[in-house]
Amino acid sequence: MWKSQSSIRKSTDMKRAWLGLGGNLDDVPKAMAVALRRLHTEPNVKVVTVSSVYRTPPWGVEDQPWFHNCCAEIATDLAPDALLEMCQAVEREGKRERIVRWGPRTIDVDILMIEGTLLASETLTVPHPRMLERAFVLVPLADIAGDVSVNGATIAQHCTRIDDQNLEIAVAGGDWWKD
Ligand code: A4P
Ligand code: MG
Repeated sequence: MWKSQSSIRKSTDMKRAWLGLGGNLDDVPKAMAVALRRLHTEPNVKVVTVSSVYRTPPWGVEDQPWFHNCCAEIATDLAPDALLEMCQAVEREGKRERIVRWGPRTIDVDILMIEGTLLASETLTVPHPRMLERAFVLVPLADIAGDVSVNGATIAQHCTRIDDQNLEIAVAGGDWWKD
């Protein structure tokens, strides 16, 4: 069957990318669901697979409430800097206010990995520079990208060498964000 030119371009230009979402103020699972639905409505972004939602102890600044975290695989033909802008627009819509680094937030949307992409600029580093130290990233990411390699090992392998910090599953499965 013949495909239109636009669908051929889409399928060849689309890359897989993985996002990490989290927050610890207000109703975070709801804010993450709104963020994922919002991204999915963008013509250049499709949300492909989403992890379970985990409750996670605060990393960095410990004197703050526990977080909820999840990870999502998306397909996108946006350039990395345009994807970062879109993630930041979604954070702004989620009323994220940057007050303290690593401090409380309603929603954070980080770019973890982009297929075939290594980059470090002033505004964007991919893979995310701290992702391999963090159970709140690796455990949900292993749900959906266990066999993806970064820094010479798969996400599943990286996961076995970190303390899982007693993460708890808050919402099991990958459909919780849908309408
Ligand atoms: N930036 C560079 N690379 C990236 C990337 N790959 N993805 C720049 C997203 N942003 C990237 O981030 C600061 C700047 O990083 C951005 O302007 C962008 O240009 P930010 O979101 O404004 O600030 P932040 O989130 O407070 O700082 P940072 O260092 O990104 O913190 P993290 O790494 O996001 O950690 N504990 C638990 N349990 N769960 C959490 O989700 N999150 C944090 C925040 C701390 N502790 C946590 C959690
Ligand atoms: Mg961040």
